[in-house]
Amino acid sequence: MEMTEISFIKGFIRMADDGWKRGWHERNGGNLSYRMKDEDVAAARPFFKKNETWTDIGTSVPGLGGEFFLVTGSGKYFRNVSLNPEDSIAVIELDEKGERYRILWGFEGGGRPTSELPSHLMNHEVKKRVTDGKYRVIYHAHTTNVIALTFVLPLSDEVFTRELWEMATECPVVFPSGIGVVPWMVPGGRDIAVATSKLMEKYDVAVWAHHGLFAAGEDFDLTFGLMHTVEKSAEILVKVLSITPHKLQTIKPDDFRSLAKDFNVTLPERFLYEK
Ligand code: 2HA
Ligand code: ZN
Repeated sequence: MEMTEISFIKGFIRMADDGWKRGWHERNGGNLSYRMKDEDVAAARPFFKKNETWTDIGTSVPGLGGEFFLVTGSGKYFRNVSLNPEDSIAVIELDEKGERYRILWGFEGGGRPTSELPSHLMNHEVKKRVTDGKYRVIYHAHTTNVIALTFVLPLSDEVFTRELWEMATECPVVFPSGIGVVPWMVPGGRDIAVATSKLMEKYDVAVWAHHGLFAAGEDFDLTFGLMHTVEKSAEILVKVLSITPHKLQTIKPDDFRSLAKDFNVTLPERFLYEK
């Protein structure tokens, strides 16, 4: 068996390719990371190379010490992931303190993990803690319609959550805890990572104003599905706002309350304000 035939690698490649096909990954835009299970590490270990070179992550994630991740590369293109996975993605291992990483497989032509590694790892650390280790995927994409909305909607969690919930009946069921919004910040560093990971304490989705979206989830299907659902509802909202500034009818707060009861989800009341 080849490394690229192992199921978690195949799932990762398929997800990256799906994102590329949706148009969310122009040039080197976007990044993806997966926190590997013990069985993934065991299956991949025969392909690991020896590497004693440790590199600083740029932040500290003690809750992830000793863990292994599959990640996309800085400056690498999602478009190339399925064609050339050996060069586009890599397995990294974190040291016991969660301060440094080393590359064990991948980036064949040279390279390093995504420029957003601090955000990915800080989000993983929060999600591992709050979901008892269930969540394993963090995904950042340049979703066109969500980005467009960050120029016209107030940059508040309440407005983004409510407006996107209203655009498709399934939305409050798919992201019942809502959506967080990070104002425009310089990408790639620790500050935006701290801001995003704070939001990940309570949400699975965080908007980066004028930049894109971060989504977190249990597996590739759920995380891609979440990204897709949020971006699709943003597309509907862009269409609605392009037709008219005023909706003639919509889903109302009491409708959401009925939906929550029947679908057994909790929708925070702060999103169900009267307009
Ligand atoms: O990898 O998307 O946010 C390029 C980016 C940085
Ligand atoms: Zn980006």
